[in-house]
Amino acid sequence: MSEVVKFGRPKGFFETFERRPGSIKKNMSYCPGCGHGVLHKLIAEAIADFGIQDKTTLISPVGCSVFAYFYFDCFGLQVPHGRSAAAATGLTRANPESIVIGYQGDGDLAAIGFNAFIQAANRGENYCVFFVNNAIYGMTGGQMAPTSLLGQKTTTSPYGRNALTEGYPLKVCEMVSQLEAPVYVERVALTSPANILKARKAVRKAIQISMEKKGFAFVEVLSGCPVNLKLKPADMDKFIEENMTKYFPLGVFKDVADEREPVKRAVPVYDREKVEETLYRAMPGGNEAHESLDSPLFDRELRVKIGGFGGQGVLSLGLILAAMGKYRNLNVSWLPSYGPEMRGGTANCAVILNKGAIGSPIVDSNCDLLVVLNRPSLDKYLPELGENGVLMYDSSTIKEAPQVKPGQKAIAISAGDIAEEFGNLKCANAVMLGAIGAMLSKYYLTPADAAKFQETAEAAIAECFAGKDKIVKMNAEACKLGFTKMQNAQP
Ligand SMILES: Cc1ncc(C[n+]2csc(CCOP(=O)(O)OP(=O)(O)O)c2C)c(N)n1
Ligand code: SF4
Ligand SMILES: [Mg+2]
Repeated sequence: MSEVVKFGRPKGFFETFERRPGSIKKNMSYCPGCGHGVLHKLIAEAIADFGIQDKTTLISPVGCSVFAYFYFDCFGLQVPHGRSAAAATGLTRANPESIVIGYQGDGDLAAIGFNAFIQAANRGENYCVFFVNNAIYGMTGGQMAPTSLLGQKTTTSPYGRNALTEGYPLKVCEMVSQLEAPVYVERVALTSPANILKARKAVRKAIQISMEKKGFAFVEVLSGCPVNLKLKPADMDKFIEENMTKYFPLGVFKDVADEREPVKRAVPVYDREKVEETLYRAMPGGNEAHESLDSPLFDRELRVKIGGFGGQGVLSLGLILAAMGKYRNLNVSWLPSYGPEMRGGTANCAVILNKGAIGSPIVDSNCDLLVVLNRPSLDKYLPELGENGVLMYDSSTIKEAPQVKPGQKAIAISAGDIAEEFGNLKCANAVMLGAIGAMLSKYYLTPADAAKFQETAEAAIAECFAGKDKIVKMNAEACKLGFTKMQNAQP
């Protein structure tokens, strides 16, 4: 192992960092005094020196190092918060030849991702983890991390961390080293040059263990976040050495690398038959009882988007359509959009129906059927309607007839008014469902499929509102009403 220290830029980095704001594309975007850049350099240098760039995947976490893949010139994977260990497990199991590096902050690893992490360590997964303990949630502005020190003031512990209310700082090295499987566990600090050299050695050792496929290697790195600890960069090292290392002592906690043989796991085999058997289980009453739709419309993927206000039943309308597809032996997906939309804004869901496999559940273009219950959804989603797509809109809220392109259809149904007359405005979505049925029956369905619409809709409504008999009955009736109204309205 080379111990020659090189200055300058390691080859493990890209020449320029494209995402870096401003004209200087060669600097990282970390704050002055931040430890992330130093650790990045140690890892990049090791990857280049070991000549493993073309088989290494570095997993970027969520945290200040979220864009690590803009720096490292190797394969990169950016995972959701705390999911590093799950992704690393999949990667190394599916491709044992790959060298996988997990890079996680203390929020990412020791809070939201702790279970995934400790289980991966306990299974001895074949990868190494660099754990940046800066005692804070850096990226989000200084909230308390599981590793914040007792008495440490953060935005969420303004009086200082108190063991009685927030518990003790989590000693991750101490915990991991108690497990059987891990091969190597060390804690280092990025403070003095001597400590950085020790960190460099630890980084190299962990990567070496991964190259030799000996199992799980873990390096905790005490690192500075002067911005959120409100310290000058020059005082940061002092804080780490005087405060952090007292609670998080440096050193090797476990090293059995010399005793361990390479770990060999069977590579999982994709067994199509087994997957299909699990995915396409027989439906109640047997699949034959729900024979497939034979209308030509379903010879290709049918992409539906539904939009409206939260509370208008947008999501349940989508769910019912998806369940209807399922009852007619189609593959289906339903993708709701949660978040602020649920509190009065625009809610939407995407439904895909396909006799074949569905690639992605997202509908953001080439939409075949767009159903909108309010004006903002019309404005937002109309550009997603495909060439010969159909727009169905609630004319009780959208007064002005929308302009669609040649080849597209715009069909109005005053679902809200009809539902109100029926006695319950909440049934506007079921009225719309019936109207969709009438529209499909007129233009797209074979007589046999059209005849089955109401029966299938009722089964799907019953599934969606299981156990709520009154609601099931009311929605089934509203659906019938919507069907008749649309049928009568169509020339
Ligand atoms: C599922 C989810 N929950 C919460 C967040 C908000 N979030 C972004 S980064 C972060 C904490 C990161 O802290 P840490 O892992 O310590 O990294 P640092 O920035 O300190 O390097 C949180 C809570 C998120 N992005 N995703
Ligand atoms: S906020 Fe803290 S962890 Fe994030 S880049 Fe700045 S110094 Fe580093
Ligand atoms: Mg942190």
